[in-house]
Amino acid sequence: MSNPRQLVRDALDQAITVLVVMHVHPDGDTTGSALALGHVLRERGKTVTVVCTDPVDERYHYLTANEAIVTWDGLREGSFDAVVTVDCGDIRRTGNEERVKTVGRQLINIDHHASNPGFADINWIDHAANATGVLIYQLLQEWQHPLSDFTAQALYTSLSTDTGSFMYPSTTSESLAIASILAREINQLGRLNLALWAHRTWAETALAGWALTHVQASPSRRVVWVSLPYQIIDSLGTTDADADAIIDWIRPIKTAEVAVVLRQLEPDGPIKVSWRSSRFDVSQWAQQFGGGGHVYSSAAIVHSALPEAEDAVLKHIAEIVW
Ligand SMILES: [Mn+2]
Repeated sequence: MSNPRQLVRDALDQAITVLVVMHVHPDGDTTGSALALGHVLRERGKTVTVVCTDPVDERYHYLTANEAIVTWDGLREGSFDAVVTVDCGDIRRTGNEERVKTVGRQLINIDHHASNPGFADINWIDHAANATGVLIYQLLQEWQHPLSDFTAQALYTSLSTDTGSFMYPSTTSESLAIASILAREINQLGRLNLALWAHRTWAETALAGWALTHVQASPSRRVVWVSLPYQIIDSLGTTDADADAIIDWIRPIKTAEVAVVLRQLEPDGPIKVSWRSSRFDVSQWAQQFGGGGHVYSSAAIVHSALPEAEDAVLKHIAEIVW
């Protein structure tokens, strides 16, 4: 009986044309995983296309500068032997649920989200992995495929971003060991770390200033949260990536066992709720609001006004910790 990693290896060995699918609002993990996998498959003689619904943040320009990432327009039905989703916790995260099922002959799902339901023909889901990039690294080992500078940078990007620069409580010794192996192949590790972690925009800084003066806490300060109205986000000119970073400004508060950011995505529009915790399984909490994610890091989209969303989310938390 083959394990999922071997099934993925065999399926990709047999494919000639491969589509690699990133998730919407791409982060460092989906970007690094997709571009590393795409690069390696090309080195192995495959014809590879990488697709993403949304543009990749310019902070990852060192990966995207020479790699084409296409949008779904123009991808025809049945044109790929294999379609591989990377870091997509559910099929909606691909941004094109219909097309992802029909664009190829076989669907492969490589992911590390605890809430992934296994939506593909072959599902390789390992929630013990700190990043999907860890699984791509294991796939390279399965093939005994050599690491290039580019592949190492892409996988290091996955690992570094999904572990908060190897600082999140879920960070494992395996991640650090893999990072060390990747670092050996990277010519300019210092520059890569700067690109990853000294990229704070002026807009994020301004939004963080607003957030830090509006952060609230439960009486014990074990729960901290901030709600970001669309009007504030818009007036400061922040991007999605800027706003997503706000949780990392309140999560490290010493007393905080739970940190929550509620962000209004559009004027009078839905609310993105992000949970982080150092001790509670917040993927379960997010699932109660129709979302999902990891044990210590999850999110959901809530369709209500900001004060109502805040009420519902805090009420739910207060039953457990306050
Ligand atoms: Mn990830």
